[in-house]
Amino acid sequence: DSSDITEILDHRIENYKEPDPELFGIAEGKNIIVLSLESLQSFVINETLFGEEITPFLNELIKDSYYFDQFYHQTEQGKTSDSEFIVANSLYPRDSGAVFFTHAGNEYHSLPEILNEEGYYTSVMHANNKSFWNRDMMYTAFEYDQFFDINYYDVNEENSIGWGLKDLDFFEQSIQLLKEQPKPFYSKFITLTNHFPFELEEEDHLISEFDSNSRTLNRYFPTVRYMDYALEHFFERLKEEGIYEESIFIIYGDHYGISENHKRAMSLFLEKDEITDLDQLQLQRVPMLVHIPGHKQNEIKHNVSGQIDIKPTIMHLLGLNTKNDVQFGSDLFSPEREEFTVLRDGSVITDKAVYTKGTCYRKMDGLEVSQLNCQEAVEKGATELRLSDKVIYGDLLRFY
Ligand code: GP9
Ligand code: MN
Repeated sequence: DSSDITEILDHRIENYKEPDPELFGIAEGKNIIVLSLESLQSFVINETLFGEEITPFLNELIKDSYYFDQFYHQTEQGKTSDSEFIVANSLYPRDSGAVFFTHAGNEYHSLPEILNEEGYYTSVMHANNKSFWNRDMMYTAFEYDQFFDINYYDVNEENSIGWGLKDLDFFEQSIQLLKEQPKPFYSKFITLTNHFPFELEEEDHLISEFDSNSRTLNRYFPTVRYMDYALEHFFERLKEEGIYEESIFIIYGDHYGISENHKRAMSLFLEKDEITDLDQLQLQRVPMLVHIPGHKQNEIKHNVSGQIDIKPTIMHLLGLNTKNDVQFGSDLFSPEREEFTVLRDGSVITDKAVYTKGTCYRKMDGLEVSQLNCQEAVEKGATELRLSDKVIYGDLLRFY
């Protein structure tokens, strides 16, 4: 009932973190361009395959961005839709199934809705059917102004592969849609080409496949490389159109692309004897960049963090107070941040310890240590997930 919201609000106040005064409001009035990069994991960043960079454009961009290298995805079976849910609400997704299907009728206080109240035009661009993942329903609940779905794109045999419109064509066609939007806008782009099973025509291969026993992992590299190339093109076009300078960019990987069924092949790529549970957990890191044109920024940040932290970060960059918003994350730039992240399966990561699959590891050297070293973080993680679930299952934002 409505008294349950009190417990949630108390928790929120307790965990609220003050923003960094230097960055608070830095993006005020700017467009916000969010790039949700399909299946992109951190292990390819600043790495090479047979001597070739896998993500040359992102590697360059990172040098002129805030890059978070200890940032985790927190998705479960809802995959891309889970990441969208987390980013929009700073709530955790469900432990099974997809909240986009089960709770699209809830009341939310989503990021697009908040930005809308601040005079922003809000949209999503994604060349898939609008009902996929029940997006049309959930986006209505999130109060997006517009969903540019497949019907807004010219999709044909020539410009498609695998799941649909190729990223390069997707970005190129999106430019026109973007230009026609009122400003300032908040627009999220969801890429598609780097999706399992990572299909790509030979002529679009800009890097070789890997040569392990996993076709999936082998093919992942050319599609990642292609996505990186499409992104480079998108940035060039934004610069040509004069949109780049008046925007800020939030760029992240939505979830893992390589499942744990490919551990042997992964160990070959990472040059490790085996992929342990701890390695597997560390593979859940996805890239996260904040890029602010014209701002001096070349910092790799090692904060233990996750997708849950994106909403408060964006709000603070825009100079919006987050104290009274029900959020489970905290601003990535806050000097008061705690080194803590919980994944949806209950795994937790701090600066000192990692807990996953029932084992506690010391962060420093990966040594298995007594559960006592993880207990506090594990309990905190369980509380976060329990309270977030309570908000969703009880539709508690109705009362706030
Ligand atoms: C589908 C795209 C991919 O529209 O977002 O979904 P995924 O399978 O990654 O959740
Ligand atoms: Mn996805």
